[in-house]
Amino acid sequence: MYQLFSAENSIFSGKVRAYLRFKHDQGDLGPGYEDILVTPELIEGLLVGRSGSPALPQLETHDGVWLQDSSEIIDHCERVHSRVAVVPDAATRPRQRLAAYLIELLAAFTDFVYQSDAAIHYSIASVCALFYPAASALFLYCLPAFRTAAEEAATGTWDI
Ligand SMILES: N[C@@H](CCC(=O)N[C@@H](CS)C(=O)NCC(=O)O)C(=O)O
Repeated sequence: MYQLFSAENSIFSGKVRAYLRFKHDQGDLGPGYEDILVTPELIEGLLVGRSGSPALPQLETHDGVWLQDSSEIIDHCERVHSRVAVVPDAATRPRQRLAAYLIELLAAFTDFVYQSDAAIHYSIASVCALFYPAASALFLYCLPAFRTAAEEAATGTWDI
């Protein structure tokens, strides 16, 4: 069974929790998963020793692989459980795959703004001043890929 080490108020934990729940509901997560809410003792006594980092989420696989980073965790599970894929296939859907990763990147930027430590250490104004121009530029840069993916989805012409 996969063991997810998470916190309720951790947005990146929420990302992985939603992913694991979806894969499990689809019957494509092999041995299933257990969601373990961490304590400071668990972080210091176990997680830091295994991954070298206190950051959440962290995942231990049933065969002993230890992962920290929400994208690493999802990519690993997608490699092992590929029947119901959440990331489009590289060989047949390369542009949709790129769009999916760009949307994930944009979501990570958005998450950053809402991180409480960002709000505490930087004023909201300075975070917004940095975030919105960067996010807008990235969005505009990615727009053609999003548009192509949307058009192909609408017309059913998935061939690349
Ligand atoms: N890139 C990482 C970011 C993880 C992250 O920033 N987690 C936050 C909670 S949402 C955290 O643990 N911050 C405290 C720390 O890094 O010590 C991921 O996607 O997993």
